[in-house]
Amino acid sequence: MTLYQPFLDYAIDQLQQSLELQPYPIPNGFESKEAITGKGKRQETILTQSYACQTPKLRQVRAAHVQGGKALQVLNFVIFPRLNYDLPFFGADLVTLPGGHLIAIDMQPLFRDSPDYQARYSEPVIPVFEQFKTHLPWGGDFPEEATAFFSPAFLWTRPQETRDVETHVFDAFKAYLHAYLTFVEQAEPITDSDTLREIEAAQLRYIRYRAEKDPARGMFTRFYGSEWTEEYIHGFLFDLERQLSA
Ligand code: DBV
Repeated sequence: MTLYQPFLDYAIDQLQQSLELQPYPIPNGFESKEAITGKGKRQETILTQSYACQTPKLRQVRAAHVQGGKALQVLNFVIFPRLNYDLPFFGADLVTLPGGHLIAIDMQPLFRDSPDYQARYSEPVIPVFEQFKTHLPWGGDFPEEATAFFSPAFLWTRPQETRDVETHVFDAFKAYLHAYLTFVEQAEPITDSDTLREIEAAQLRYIRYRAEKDPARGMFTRFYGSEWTEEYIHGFLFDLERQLSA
């Protein structure tokens, strides 16, 4: 069992219990991908597995799980709501590299600067954030331009100990996901055409940013080459533009 497998298992189990899951197609060749790196004793197999499903309110629930030994574990788990809901994105970037752990968990807002939106989708999560931030202190250095996409309840931390990932980070992941599923349950479809246009624009802004700045691009390109990587990013991880033009 690798570090983030319990996170993924937990998330799928929770989703199954509270929502009607339907499959979401993963393009051929991207369900599972392997590469071998290093030589001799340092040889390591890097396995990237994808998971995806959808529900009546959620356009795509997807995970990319990279397993490459003790010093390389990544779970990137994102929920993209359908465009007729004003739900935030659920985003978790759980990263273990030779340099240490890097954790980002948030409900990323569509409309960060709207007080009404903050009151509905960020303020209820602040107590959850407060509960964990003593164990999981602010992670420091952070790309300035990314701040536009995060909520005031953004959990960003670099735990020193793997034990802290298995305990506090896992608990935080569960609590954020639970809060998110409550939002999903309560969400009502939007019918106002101006709001629908704003939602689509906000979703596109977010997904274009994530695709363009994907911090995993370098890693994936090294392991699997640039053709596979660009197709994985635009055709699966951040696929909204493709879906809209299909
Ligand atoms: N990040 C992804 C996807 C990944 C992934 C799809 C499938 O969006 C992994 C894999 N994130 C990943 C890896 C690293 C990071 C780092 C491998 C390490 C990169 C490296 O050091 O080589 C939050 N993730 C990061 C960083 C941030 C985030 C801020 C540090 C990178 C840096 O300092 O530039 N998550 C990231 C982010 C958003 C988010 C920017 C949203 C806007 O949700």
